[in-house]
Amino acid sequence: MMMMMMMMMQRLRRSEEFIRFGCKSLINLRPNKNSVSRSVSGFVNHYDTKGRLFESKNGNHYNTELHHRCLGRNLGMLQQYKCFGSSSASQIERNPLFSSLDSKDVSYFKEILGDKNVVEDEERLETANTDWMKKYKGSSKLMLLPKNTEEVSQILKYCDSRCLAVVPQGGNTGLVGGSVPVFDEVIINVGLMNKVLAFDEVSGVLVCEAGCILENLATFLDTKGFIMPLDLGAKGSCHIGGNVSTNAGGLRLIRYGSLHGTVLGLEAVTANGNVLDMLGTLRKDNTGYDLKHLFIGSEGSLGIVTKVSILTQPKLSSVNLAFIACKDYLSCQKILVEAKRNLGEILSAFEFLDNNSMDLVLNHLDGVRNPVSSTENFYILIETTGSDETNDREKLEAFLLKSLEKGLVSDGVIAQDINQASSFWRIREGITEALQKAGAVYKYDLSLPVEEIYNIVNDLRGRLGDLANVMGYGHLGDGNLHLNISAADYNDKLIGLIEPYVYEWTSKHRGSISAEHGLGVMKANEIFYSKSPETVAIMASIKKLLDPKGILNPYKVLPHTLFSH
Ligand code: FAD
Ligand code: 2HG
Ligand code: ZN
Repeated sequence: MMMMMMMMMQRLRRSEEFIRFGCKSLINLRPNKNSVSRSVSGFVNHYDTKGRLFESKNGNHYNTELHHRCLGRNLGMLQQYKCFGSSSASQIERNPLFSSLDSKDVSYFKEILGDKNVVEDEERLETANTDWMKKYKGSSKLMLLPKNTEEVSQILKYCDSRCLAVVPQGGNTGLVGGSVPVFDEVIINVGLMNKVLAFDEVSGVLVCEAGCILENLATFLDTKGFIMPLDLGAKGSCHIGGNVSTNAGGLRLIRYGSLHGTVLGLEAVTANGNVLDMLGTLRKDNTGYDLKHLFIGSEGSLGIVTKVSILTQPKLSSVNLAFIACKDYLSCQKILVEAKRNLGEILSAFEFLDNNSMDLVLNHLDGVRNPVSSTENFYILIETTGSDETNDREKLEAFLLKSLEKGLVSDGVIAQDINQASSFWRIREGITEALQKAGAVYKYDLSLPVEEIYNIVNDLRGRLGDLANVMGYGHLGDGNLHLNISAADYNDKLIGLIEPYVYEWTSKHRGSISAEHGLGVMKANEIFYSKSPETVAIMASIKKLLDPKGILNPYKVLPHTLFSH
């Protein structure tokens, strides 16, 4: 123990020369390039006209039945639906009330958007029809690229009158199949709406269009001495409109809170083309119901978000990052409690990963190495952000030494320069990419009481034995576990062991089956595990009020049976 403490002190001392980063924020230097790479591994689900999966990339075929629907396009053989995110194997049927696209529709869209923003090109549609994980695939024949709110309004008004279903799409980095069509829904991608509209250096309020890429906003703010209140591994591709629509959490939530707090206003277009101007920039406004919150996290089911006003934060001069190893989960919990107590005002991230996650990253990503010399069961990243360079650094060092003394930490390093910091972040942020490369992945995103978080990982390991590799990592500071199960392929036996077990376990512990990724198509039918029937009934009424024909992102978020014809 004494030896270890001395080594740790040496490391900490060595770090002193490098630990000041001046104005260059570590956060902005996390790996960006290809942070969202489109891995070819993973699984492609092909939906037929009934939304049923009929072919997997690994060649499995799940069907039998031949069937044709009279309405809509005949897109191929209808076969047994199999959804890997849901053991209920929900039979989604294309809503027969929806029209099918015809040439007059396409001509109309070309009239309002111009030819080049009406995409019929097969290759581009293939990309837009497929989600990031290559797990969900639609068969849309059209993608529209509006340039402003007025165009979005015209598109939706027309689609509503024609009863054409649509799917709003941002950077298409969502992890629950929400951003791609299930059948032939028209894709509306707001990527061309990517202007910063205003920035107030006094209040820090940024107003921008919904298609701005998160990383571009961070770069813009950097020049002004500010940072975005959210950061996530998909920052190089995801849009702020997508972030708002999923209520994305990410790595800084522990410090800056959720988008329900930082989004001060937004503009959204409802299904009938009405533009709702809720683009306030005020911190305080108690005039009636705060309707913008309905759109934060509604996953494109209530309207298309076209503009966002968001509270940003001053960029502080001192950012430090520690990477530490712990023997057991109880120590991770204790460190979290201590970190909140001792680093509270400077704590800006508290992330954890288990050794299976570490191994996965080391095996599948190039140029990554474990920053600590010993292999341990758990690793934690603790980031602090403050304005007093000397004091902040000393505080983190003292905290780590104390944790070492208490036997909570077995090894640790503080990033000594920006490159080192970004290599630490690469490990944590690279897990999703590594999982894609490893084969089939069953993904769960749970909110649980912190003391329960690792019990479900252990339980599942016991349950699955050597059928799969179970990994636990995530935003420990927010009580958010990313439970991922990696296997050679997708199969019924495995899904039968995982679901509804994971959902029931979560519900029993009063957790949430979606902490930050949303429900999408993957978990639309599972909402009752986290919400009461009465609450879901009110959600369905709100959906009906704002989108009576149900054209906005159908089959997602709420159980489609609630709207069955
Ligand atoms: P998309 O994927 O295009 O869409 C997501 C949903 O929002 C869909 O339902 C879509 O219909 C809807 N939508 C998109 N734009 C609009 C709009 N303008 N108006 C209305 N609806 C819209 N998520 C986290 O919360 N935390 C993380 O740490 C995190 N890390 C990730 C890391 C990686 C490597 C990847 C691939 C994903 C990660 N995600 C994370 C998930 C994903 O990045 C987020 O959900 C992100 O907010 C989605 O933004 P997007 O622009 O890609 O939206
Ligand atoms: C993260 O925190 C993302 O890295 C993705 O939310 C989590 O891949 C996942 O399950
Ligand atoms: Zn996450």
